[in-house]
Amino acid sequence: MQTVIDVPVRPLGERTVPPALRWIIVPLALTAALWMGTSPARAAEAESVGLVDPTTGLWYLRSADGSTTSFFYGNPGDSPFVGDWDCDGVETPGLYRRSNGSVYLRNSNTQGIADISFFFGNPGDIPVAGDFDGDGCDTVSIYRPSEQRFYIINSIGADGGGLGVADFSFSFGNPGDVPFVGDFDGDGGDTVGLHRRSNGTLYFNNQLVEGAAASQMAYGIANDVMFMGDWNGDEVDTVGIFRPVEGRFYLRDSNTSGVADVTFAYGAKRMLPLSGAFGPLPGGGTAPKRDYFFVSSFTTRHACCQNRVHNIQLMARVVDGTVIPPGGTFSVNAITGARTEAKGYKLAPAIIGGEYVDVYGGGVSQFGTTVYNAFLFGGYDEIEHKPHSVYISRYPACHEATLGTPKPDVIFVNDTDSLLTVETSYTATSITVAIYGNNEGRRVRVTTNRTIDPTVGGSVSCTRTITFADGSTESETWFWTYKPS
Ligand SMILES: [Ca+2]
Ligand SMILES: [Ca+2]
Ligand SMILES: [Ca+2]
Ligand SMILES: [Ca+2]
Repeated sequence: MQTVIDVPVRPLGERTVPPALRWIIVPLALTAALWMGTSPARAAEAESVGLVDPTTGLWYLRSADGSTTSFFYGNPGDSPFVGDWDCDGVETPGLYRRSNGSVYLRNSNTQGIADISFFFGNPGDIPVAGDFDGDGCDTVSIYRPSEQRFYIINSIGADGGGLGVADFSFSFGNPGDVPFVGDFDGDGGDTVGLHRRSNGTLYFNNQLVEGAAASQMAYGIANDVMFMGDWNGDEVDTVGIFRPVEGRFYLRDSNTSGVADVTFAYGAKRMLPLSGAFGPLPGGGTAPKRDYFFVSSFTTRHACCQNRVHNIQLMARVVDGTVIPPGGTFSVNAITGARTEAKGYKLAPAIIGGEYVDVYGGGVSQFGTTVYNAFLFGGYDEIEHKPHSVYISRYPACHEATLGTPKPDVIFVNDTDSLLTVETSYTATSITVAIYGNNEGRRVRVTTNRTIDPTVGGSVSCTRTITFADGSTESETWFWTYKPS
């Protein structure tokens, strides 16, 4: 039965190269391998998975037998990948550092400096590593999202030099597609595929030429990270999923829809998955901590359908997914900057000098109060917040926060040993901020001394008491005086 296959190639306008001629740009080595049916000998070791924590540069590799090793390689923010750079059948780390445009390759799965480095591509390019000519050696090629074009390079750049010119290039995909590499038909040569997150579809291309996808499949759920590997050692690469919200891998042995053949918990949110035949791992290091747990959340309510709600939700989307490393500082103003018309904020009332005035981004203090309380109840160390000048009944008295630029701000420190992430959600009439991380078992109680007549104003105080896992406690009290409204 023939399935109709979508063409994921963006229409390119007028085509100047007839389809038949496009085959000519396939390099001779690859065409020879395809025509002769040769499949260069390659270790048929089943591949396993690894994870990189991009905020620390810590790598975790897990061999197929379950043994693990971890080591630091690279800096926070580097883009990790793996490949067999020296053709010995063992895949080892590579990374791309956007800040200086360099690729760094290492030939062993241990901590140490790069064996080879070279300049790479243009800013915004995505490295894709694979054996594109089937010679048993992996090289680093480019996917350029701005052009939706792959640039295939079958040699490693000279150490300290440049990447070298591409052997050939071709268009594939739409804006926003995420590339992956694998040998999807088991012919010994790697080709490329794309994950289109907007419709949850994977597109596979078995030839390194422009054209329709050879096959496609819908797979996974929103926010799944897709990658490819040979999980069963049959030399065909198939789909793997890392599901960040669960810290769990789902591996499937065929590129067809269906349930995972293997699944296991490994890793934590925000880590990046990768696959490879890592060989015998030296052991040592730590396993990735599943250190992302629900810590706290706070919800406030509002009337629907006003400009201020648009502003609150826009700010929530900007802040959503913020990652604060251990010791790092969360600041609303540092994340969002000024709320301007150019950024999409609308005119809505804000209290300025005791008067309600329409400003761009008016109403976002509701988000300020919500995120402030999420951190407050998470037990994190507060640096800065300022309540409203007048009491607003939809917020808690005392433990609420207004926003303005450059001040007031809502600032907390992540005074734990684990990353935290700030996740937002909303309905037409409510805004919620949740924090995921590991607050080391802190329990939080907030009490308010409240004798407020909203129209008259008055003084309030509130006390947060944190009980730590060892039973010790810490209290902090804030005082505030509301003006008559
Ligand atoms: Ca190697
Ligand atoms: Ca190669
Ligand atoms: Ca192939
Ligand atoms: Ca396989």
